[in-house]
Amino acid sequence: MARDLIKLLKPLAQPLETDLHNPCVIMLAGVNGAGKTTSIGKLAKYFQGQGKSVLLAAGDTFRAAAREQLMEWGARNNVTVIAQQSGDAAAVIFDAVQAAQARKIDIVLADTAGRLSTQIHLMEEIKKVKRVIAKAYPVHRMKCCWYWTQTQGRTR
Ligand SMILES: Nc1nc2c(ncn2[C@@H]2O[C@H](COP(=O)(O)OP(=O)(O)OP(=O)(O)O)[C@@H](O)[C@H]2O)c(=O)[nH]1
Ligand SMILES: [Mg+2]
Repeated sequence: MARDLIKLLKPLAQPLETDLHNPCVIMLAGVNGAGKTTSIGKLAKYFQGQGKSVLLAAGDTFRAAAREQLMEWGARNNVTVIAQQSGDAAAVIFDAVQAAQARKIDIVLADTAGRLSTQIHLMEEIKKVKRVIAKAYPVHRMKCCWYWTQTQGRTR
């Protein structure tokens, strides 16, 4: 089965061009508990290993302690985390993109709260984040935003 899946998915694999955009913004979005925040920690380390500078955006303004969880990943990787008291994910991520532009950071990894694709109001929030980022960031440079969902996640 694993071999079949690899055969199926391999032709779809595309390298992520992070050099074309400064910063390259990668937003992780998906169902609750899918591993978004953990992946941000791993990706931060991965990109740092490639000599890239990284900044984290605490866009999960919903779940208790989500910000602190991301802060911990930031501390482990010695990476700045942009966070706010406000509950507006778009505002936090907008701030992070602006900070990254000012500091000439290569990659922004933006965390978001877990959501199901059937939760229309939460899906609208993701659209808003993209719209707001486009203000700080020309639309044609948003190719690097990465919308990530997993289907095997569960709501906790
Ligand atoms: N075994 C294993 N556990 C993982 C992996 N990634 C994440 N986890 C665990 O899965 C749980 C949820 O991970 P998070 O990174 O917090 O998931 P999330 O999508 O950010 O969750 P929410 O923010 O609550 O939606 C944690 O207990 C992680 O340690 C993985 O690759 N392997
Ligand atoms: Mg999370």
